[in-house]
Amino acid sequence: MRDSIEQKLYYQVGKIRIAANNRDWYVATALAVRDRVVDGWHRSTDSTYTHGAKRVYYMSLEFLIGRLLRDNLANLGLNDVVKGALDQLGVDFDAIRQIEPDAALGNGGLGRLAACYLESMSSLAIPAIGYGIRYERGLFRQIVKNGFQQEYPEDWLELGNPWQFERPEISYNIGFGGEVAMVSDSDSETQHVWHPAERVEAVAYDIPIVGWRGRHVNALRLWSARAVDPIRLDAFNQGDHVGALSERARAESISQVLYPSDETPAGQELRLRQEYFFAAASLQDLLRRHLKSFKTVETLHEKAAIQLNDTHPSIAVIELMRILVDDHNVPWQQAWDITRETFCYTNHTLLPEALETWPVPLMERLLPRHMQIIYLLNLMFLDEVKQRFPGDVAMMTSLSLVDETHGRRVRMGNVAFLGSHKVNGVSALHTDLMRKTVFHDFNAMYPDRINNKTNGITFRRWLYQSNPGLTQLVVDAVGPEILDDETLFAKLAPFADDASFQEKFAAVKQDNKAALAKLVRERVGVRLNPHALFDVQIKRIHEYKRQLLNILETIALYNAIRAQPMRDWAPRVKIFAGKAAPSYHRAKLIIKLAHDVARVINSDPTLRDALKVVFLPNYNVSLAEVVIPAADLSEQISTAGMEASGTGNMKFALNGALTIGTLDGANVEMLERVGSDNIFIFGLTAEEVEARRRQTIDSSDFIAKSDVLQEVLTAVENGNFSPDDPGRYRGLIEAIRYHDYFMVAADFDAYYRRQRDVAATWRRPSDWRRSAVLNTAGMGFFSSDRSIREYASDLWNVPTWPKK
Ligand code: 26W
Repeated sequence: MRDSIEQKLYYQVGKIRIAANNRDWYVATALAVRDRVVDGWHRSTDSTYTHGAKRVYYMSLEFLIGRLLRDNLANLGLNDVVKGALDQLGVDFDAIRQIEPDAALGNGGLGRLAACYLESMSSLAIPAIGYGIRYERGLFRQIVKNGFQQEYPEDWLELGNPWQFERPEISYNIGFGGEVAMVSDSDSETQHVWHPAERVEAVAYDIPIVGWRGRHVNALRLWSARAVDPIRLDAFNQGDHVGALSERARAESISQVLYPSDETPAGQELRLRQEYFFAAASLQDLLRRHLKSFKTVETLHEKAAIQLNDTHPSIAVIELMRILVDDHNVPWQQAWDITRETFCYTNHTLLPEALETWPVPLMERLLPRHMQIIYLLNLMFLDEVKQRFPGDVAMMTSLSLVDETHGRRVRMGNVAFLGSHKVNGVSALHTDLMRKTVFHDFNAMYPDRINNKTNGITFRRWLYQSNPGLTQLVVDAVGPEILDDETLFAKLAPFADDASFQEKFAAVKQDNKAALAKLVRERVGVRLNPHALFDVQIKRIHEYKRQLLNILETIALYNAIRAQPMRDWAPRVKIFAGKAAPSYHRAKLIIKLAHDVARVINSDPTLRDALKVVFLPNYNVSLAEVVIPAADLSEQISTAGMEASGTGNMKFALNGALTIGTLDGANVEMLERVGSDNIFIFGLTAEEVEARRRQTIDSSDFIAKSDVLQEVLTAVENGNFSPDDPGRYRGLIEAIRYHDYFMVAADFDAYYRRQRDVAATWRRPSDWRRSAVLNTAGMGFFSSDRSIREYASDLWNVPTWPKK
């Protein structure tokens, strides 16, 4: 390994040792490791071809991968080898590990789920390819200036990307716009031929994804947009240097940036161009592969399963119909059967504002043939509906692929549902709500189509790599088999009452907290008491996730401490991190409030160590890997019914944090697995939220009954935390009083009380530690290996490791 790294440095990076800096060592190390990955990759591909195996295609506009060096090393079992080699070369492994930029090609939960699933598909030896876009710029860099979020472009490719393989020879032509011609062939059947007005090239870049123990390697194939003619020489030679390049700029803008808006569709033409570009390239690619092995498109559904990660790639359903019918002359009904049997769709949110729709005129202009196919599908489908539910106009209106009520728009959720043989939600509660709400009528029409696949996380990254101390402890306790079989986590439960195990468990947590305290000091200059309760909420900033509820409770606690400064308070640190969508003003205001409150609290000498508040800027996967192992308390406090699943909740609990949370998303299933004594549940249920919203969302009555909340709201409203701009939060507080859609006031008292239970339990270290151990012990179910096994057997019909 040492020789390989040196060779890579010398020949590939083009440097000698004396001239090499950490970046050079990082690239040399990554290239040496990549060679080992490649060996396994070729073996996997070869075996898939030889066996004519069925493949899974995971289509996602987002893959939130983070760093790959440690992941690859751990899965190949090369950690110690590489550390030893670098030691001999006088290079600090941890320093070069940190050079690697995060691949942040995603916004949040949905993108991170795709990354965990890719890793699990490799670990379970499923032949799979992840398809996505190679954004030049991933999620923006967040800088907080004076409490205000500012967005800066991110540049993850600045140093090159040693993990990727550029495949200039794998490129496809993608069309946009133009016209559809009708031609009659010899059998006087009408053929449709689309003549696009504009063409763009999609070029492949592969990143190999190694599974656990290196047993299988799959590719993440990302598409980059190139102009067909990169420069118009005639224009250039006539002196129009900018105009000569304009076509190139237009074409390449498709893969320039990730849309930074989570939960609210951008609704812009460029976004639709991105979606079609990537769906069309991926389909051409997988059809080429299929035809090479199996010669006919008619067996596609037997040899390929395509999973749609939300509706973002769902134009692929229509594109496949177009290819089958127009290019391969497959009869309409057979084409539709193949299409439906090939696709599955995962829904990740019920928020009405996040359901994608495209204006019909835009579709007609950009994808004219696709719009025709949508109309035809809709016609035939509504005919079926009419027969099943005669006279039910409401049913027709809600099932139609085209929404006629808000200007004419194509509903991508309906397209995805209709074009898939299975549709899944991401937690039991979410799936249940899908059946009752957004897809109620679809469920009546196709009762067996909706199913649940509760989310999971890869334990390799989120425990073994990010928390080596705890990993060693669980291996010592139940044996190394636990690393290969997540069901063995249950065997930790008996250790929960073992005093010496509790001690060791707590010692690991303490070390992780010291590491986080160091990071906090370096990044934001706040000195933390490492023995305080670390109370953490890290995730995208959104009203439904209710960071505001947490901040208000922080203020209430602050008031209580100031009222009785001499009482023996359990010291607490509130840690926040997360990005707000650039145009989401209220979310940005919540970030500002967190900072205003932190400033006041952290500088109040009467508090001493009892309370500190920090907001860590630029939350990303790598930061999560440090924060999560150090958390004592995990905040999962969304308005019930609104968080589809959550996956951070699972990561925290796996690392021995206790959860304070609502009965929302996967919290419900976590409660079932850890038991109600080991999780702090509070607040309205999804049903109660629904009922209350039907009544009123005016919370003035509620507030009048709560002295604590009253005092907090008045303080914020009057500018106690914003003397420079006393009116800053008036609108925010007014919404809570009179338009409390997210139930912040309605849930406040319950939350405040539950937080006092948390403090009381914290005061009994043995009880706390017992619960912490039981949380780790109860998380086996939430391994993404379990999720992927369910997808494989129920939806994709492919075998998983160990294969019999
Ligand atoms: C089109 C704009 C857009 C972009 C992203 C709309 C919606 C999204 C996603 C659906 C947002 C998202 O990340 N959803 C999260 O998915 C996770 C994985 O299933 C769940 O754990 C989270 O609860 C859900 O919010």
